[in-house]
Amino acid sequence: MKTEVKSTCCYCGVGCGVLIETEEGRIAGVRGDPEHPANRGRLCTKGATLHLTADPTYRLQYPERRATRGGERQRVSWDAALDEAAERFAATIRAHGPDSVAFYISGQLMTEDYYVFNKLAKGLIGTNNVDTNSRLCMSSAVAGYKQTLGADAPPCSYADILQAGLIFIAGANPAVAHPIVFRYIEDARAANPDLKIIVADPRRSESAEIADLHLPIKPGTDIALFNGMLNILINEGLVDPDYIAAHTTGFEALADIVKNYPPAIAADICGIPTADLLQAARWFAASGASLSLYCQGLNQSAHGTHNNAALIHLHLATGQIGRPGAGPFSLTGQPNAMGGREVGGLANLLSAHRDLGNPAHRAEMARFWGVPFVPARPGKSAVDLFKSLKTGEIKAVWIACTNPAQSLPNQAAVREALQAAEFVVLQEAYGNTDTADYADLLLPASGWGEKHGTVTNSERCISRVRPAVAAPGEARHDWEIVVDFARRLGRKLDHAGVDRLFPYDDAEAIFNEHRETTRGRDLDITGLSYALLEADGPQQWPYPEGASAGKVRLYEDGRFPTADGRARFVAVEHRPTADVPAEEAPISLLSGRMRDHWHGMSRTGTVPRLFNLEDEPLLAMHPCDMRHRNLESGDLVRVTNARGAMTVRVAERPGLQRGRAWMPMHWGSQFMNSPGANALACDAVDPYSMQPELKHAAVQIARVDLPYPLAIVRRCASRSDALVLMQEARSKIAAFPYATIALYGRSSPLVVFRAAAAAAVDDALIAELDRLFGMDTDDGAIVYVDARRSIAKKAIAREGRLLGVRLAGETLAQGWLKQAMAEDELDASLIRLALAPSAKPPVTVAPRNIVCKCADVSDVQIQKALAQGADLAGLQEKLKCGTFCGSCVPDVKRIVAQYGTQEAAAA
Ligand SMILES: Nc1nc2c(c(=O)[nH]1)N[C@H]1C(S)=C(S)[C@@H](COP(=O)(O)OP(=O)(O)OC[C@H]3O[C@@H](n4cnc5c(=O)[nH]c(N)nc54)[C@H](O)[C@@H]3O)O[C@H]1N2
Ligand SMILES: Nc1nc2c(c(=O)[nH]1)N[C@H]1C(S)=C(S)[C@@H](COP(=O)(O)OP(=O)(O)OC[C@H]3O[C@@H](n4cnc5c(=O)[nH]c(N)nc54)[C@H](O)[C@@H]3O)O[C@H]1N2
Ligand code: SF4
Ligand SMILES: [Mo]
Repeated sequence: MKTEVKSTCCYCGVGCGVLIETEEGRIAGVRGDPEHPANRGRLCTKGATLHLTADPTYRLQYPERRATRGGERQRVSWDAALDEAAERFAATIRAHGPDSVAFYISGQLMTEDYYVFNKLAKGLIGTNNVDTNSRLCMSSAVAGYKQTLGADAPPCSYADILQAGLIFIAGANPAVAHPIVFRYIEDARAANPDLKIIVADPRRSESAEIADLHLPIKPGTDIALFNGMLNILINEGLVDPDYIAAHTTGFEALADIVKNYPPAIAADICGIPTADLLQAARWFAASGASLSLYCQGLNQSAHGTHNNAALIHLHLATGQIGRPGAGPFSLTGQPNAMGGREVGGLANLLSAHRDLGNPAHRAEMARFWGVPFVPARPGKSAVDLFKSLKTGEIKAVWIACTNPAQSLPNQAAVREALQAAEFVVLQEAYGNTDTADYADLLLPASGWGEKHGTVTNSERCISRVRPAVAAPGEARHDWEIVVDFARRLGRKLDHAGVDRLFPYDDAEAIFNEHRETTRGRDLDITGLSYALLEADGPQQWPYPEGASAGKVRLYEDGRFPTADGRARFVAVEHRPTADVPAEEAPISLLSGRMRDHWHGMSRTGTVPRLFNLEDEPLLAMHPCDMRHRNLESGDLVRVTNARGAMTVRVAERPGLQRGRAWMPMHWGSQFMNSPGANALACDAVDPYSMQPELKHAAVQIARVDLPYPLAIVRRCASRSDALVLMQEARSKIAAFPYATIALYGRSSPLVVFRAAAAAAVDDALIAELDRLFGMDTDDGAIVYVDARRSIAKKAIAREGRLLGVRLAGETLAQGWLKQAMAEDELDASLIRLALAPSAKPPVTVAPRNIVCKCADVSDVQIQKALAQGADLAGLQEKLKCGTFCGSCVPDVKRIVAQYGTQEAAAA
């Protein structure tokens, strides 16, 4: 029997609602929830493929422990696992004090999970060492809002996008990172021909493609850009003196500073034409309603807080805040980055937007929890926390729902720290992340489609998350694991009241307690309950008791949550990036997201289709920088700096300026033989937010000579088979100085292994690889060997289908072969061409365009379906094209219309 459960997408901070379809207790499908206010039925590629991630192959299903670091993992019972964890934590705390342990958690946990982790650390153990991956993500946005507006609250809503006259996208790429928000931007563009869109990004990003003005500023020069704009606004009389006088403080001091940023100077710092800077400032002032959307391009910087503040200043100076279509709207990255902030999830925060540094706030929370005190000493923030593991100041760490052995900068140092730690607990949904290699104890957590709780999205909207199926094996909910551990730890520490401190039987009880902490605070949600969210759907905060709706927009009355009710201008100055490119490291390496992958790919990396955009990590470079290094697209390079190195393939990208390179953050040691971008990224932090400068690293890039390439493409009978094969093939990544592994394809999944070596790959290793990929057979084999040129190729075909190809020494045909195998359309007579040294496909392999990216449907498939008599509705029913985000519907209609015309002409 089919049923549908309302829940949310577990990826980005847009926070889309989904309907999870189950069949006989298994997740069978997913579609956008037409009633969810964030997406109204739309989903992007990642959301639309969520059901495909519901595969147990890589899931961590049972508690496991390692007797020694690096040793084999052995299954243990929950009791044994949690008793050991409690004993080790208790012993460490007894011997070295509460600050010798730490928790490193995640903006992907539910609010309820997050709340109990905080209560465990700050309330039970008495340490503020609880920090999260939000430190890498939103902490500069938090600090920026607090310094200027007085509270950590994005004042806007998605509805503002449609009401804006100018959309200023600064350091964000919503086309890939917040796709449903981008659909709203496209809707706004279609509805309002006067709308202006400005994108400030060192790269010509996917989002910049629809901009009226792209400002390709030098990395890290946003403050100069915003101060330069403010200089123009002041000099041209475009500020709003009444608003400034009535609702702000600090304007004069800032105005004095921005005198030093006249247009020509500011434009020069940013490396953009002065005319473009003038244009940006004038549009900002004249639009009627200016809305800024920003994210990691501003946050991930050693001056990220001031990047945020400098942008918010533009809104305060022009009164562009607190009214429809206007305001500084920080896009949150993770699905529950907001919820984490609400429960005080960072090492410097306390529940309900309280500050740890504030004695009154600490006393309030101690009273509320019924504990003697909340410790005053600030906790360690992420980068520092890991440094302290290395020095031994922190000895035991509990990591949940995050993968620091990939996502933290300066991986060599992070991995050393994990290695040095005395005790590492990892609470994970998947068993195969880079961090899992360092865990002494692995605790299986329930994942998407299995969890319950609440999350808050970018527009302060709280949604219920509901389970559709049970978690696999013995996996438990995150909050359950924490509560069970807390009770055991409390007993070991002779804490008499621990059962009273952690009395919860379900997530709702935790929500209700958290709700009470918000009473009277800026994010007051005392009017909300699970029942209300159930009956009325998602709601925005604040939603105090007695209210009948949440607040769409904050600060409409011009009053801000500061002591004097006024917003503050902050004295901000341009500063260079932490890592300035210089002779020995002349290129600025930028990193960020691709549309179809999520961070370390523990989930998206199990779906073949999500590799169809790129199945290998590519370093994008400017053509001049490439020529200068004698490089062509497809060559391998060694990227180095003082922190680390990686070997990666380059690709020419016109959207980059000289001196800049770009690399997706998604590839780590599970998919290539280096930790990826964070081998090189910089761990310098912002002084206020402690957020590291993940976005910019100065690097040297040089050609690397690995003249012996290898490529294996293997078709698998099912996705599970492909996942198993991929896992086994991972063991061979380390055998090569360059190696990557990926899935690929549509109906029949492929595993793609690519490598390159300095010397010819020896026969023994080739034989081992053949065995691993099931190609050590003569049945249906075609072999080509040219020993003199170290070329050894083999293809296996059965019943006219190509099952696998191994190309060593020369791999020119790999690209089209992979494509043809994925489409399953290599004509039997052409199989022998599989071993031909040709980068060009035989003519029968038709080129195709993917029309619907969400459902991965090509023009050829659409034409085939039309030929079989389908109409638009039929296409949508059969192929699902155009039914997720909707952006391709015009293209699908065009193909249908063209087909109709052709038919008519033929008749
Ligand atoms: N597909 C996908 N979507 C995601 C995620 C994912 O993993 N995959 N992750 C989610 C998370 S947690 C987050 S935090 C968000 C991140 O969302 P975004 O911040 O929008 O995405 P990024 O690609 O990290 O970076 C955005 C842009 O910042 C630019 N940039 C780099 N340096 C600078 C600079 O100095 N100034 C300016 N103005 N721009 C600069 C980059 O070129 C890049 O285009 O995405 C969320 N959405
Ligand atoms: N170079 C560079 N580095 C970056 C960035 C960048 O732009 N450039 N961006 C940074 C940003 S903004 C972020 S947010 C971080 C993200 O970095 P991470 O947090 O390390 O990224 P994820 O891969 O999302 O890790 C989440 C982990 O939780 C697991 N998981 C999923 N669901 C559950 C669950 O319900 N319970 C539990 N216990 N586990 C679960 C997943 O399998 C996954 O391994 O990366 C940061 N690092
Ligand atoms: S935009 Fe895409 S990834 Fe983000 S919540 Fe919506 S469906 Fe999920
Ligand atoms: Mo993030």
